[in-house]
Amino acid sequence: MKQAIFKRDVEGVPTIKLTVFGPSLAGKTSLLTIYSILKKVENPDSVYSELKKIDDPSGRTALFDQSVFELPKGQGTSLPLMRYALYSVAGQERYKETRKVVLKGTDGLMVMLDPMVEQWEENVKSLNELMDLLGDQLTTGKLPWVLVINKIDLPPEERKTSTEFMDLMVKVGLVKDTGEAFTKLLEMSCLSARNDLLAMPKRKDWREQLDSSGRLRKEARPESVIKAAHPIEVLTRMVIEHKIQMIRSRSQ
Ligand SMILES: Nc1nc2c(ncn2[C@@H]2O[C@H](COP(=O)(O)OP(=O)(O)OP(=O)(O)O)[C@@H](O)[C@H]2O)c(=O)[nH]1
Ligand SMILES: [Mg+2]
Repeated sequence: MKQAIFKRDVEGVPTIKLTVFGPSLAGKTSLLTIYSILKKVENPDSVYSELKKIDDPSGRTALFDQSVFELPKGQGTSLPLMRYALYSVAGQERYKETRKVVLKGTDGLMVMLDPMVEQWEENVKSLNELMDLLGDQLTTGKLPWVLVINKIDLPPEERKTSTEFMDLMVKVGLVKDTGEAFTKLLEMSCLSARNDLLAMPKRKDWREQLDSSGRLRKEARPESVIKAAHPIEVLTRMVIEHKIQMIRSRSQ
């Protein structure tokens, strides 16, 4: 029997799985946290399952973080309702085995790297591990992915440049050349997004940012928040388009 292209959850709703992969301290949990807050203030109905964090006493992820959201009906698909489950892996080296489990069945991958100069080797190790685990699927287009550099709020002298990251992507074999690397690379700052989002209710024009139901209007997103949500939104679209393409090619 052919495997279903869209997996369904226990309620029979088509659900895609997106996983954030990357070294410890890159900001994976921070991204899921900020995105969950954003969804809650913009549209609480779209939060199907609240963020669950399984972390160790230091606050670092010990197994994974997970949250499930709903896509408005008809968005990007003719399916009546869809869900997307967002996971982040535990980045510390000692959790390598758990990462393999968390990555199982993922439909889209966000690689999140840390531009802090002292974290460079951690990025290299993480990308090499990823190539061992999923290199074939990533380089052949079977698994949609994007690469995100977080913490662009840091001063330039404290962080590696996007050019250095593009060269690294080529070096580990994730992409053929820097041209391809450029199309995959996104930059943002979870910290700026968090600060800007939390500052919003203190603004004089706060009331104007809300719709008649008291929800934050999507157009009111600060620039930093647009940038932080962008990789998740892009990846969701990429995965849905990829699956629709698979359905089309099967029916031909
Ligand atoms: N300057 C700066 N710091 C950030 C940013 N995002 C996250 N951090 C900080 O980086 C640290 C690690 O963030 P986490 O989100 O816990 O990192 P993680 O990738 O989930 O780490 P693991 O769970 O160990 O894999 C925290 O101290 C965050 O406050 C950012 O955009 N800028
Ligand atoms: Mg974490």
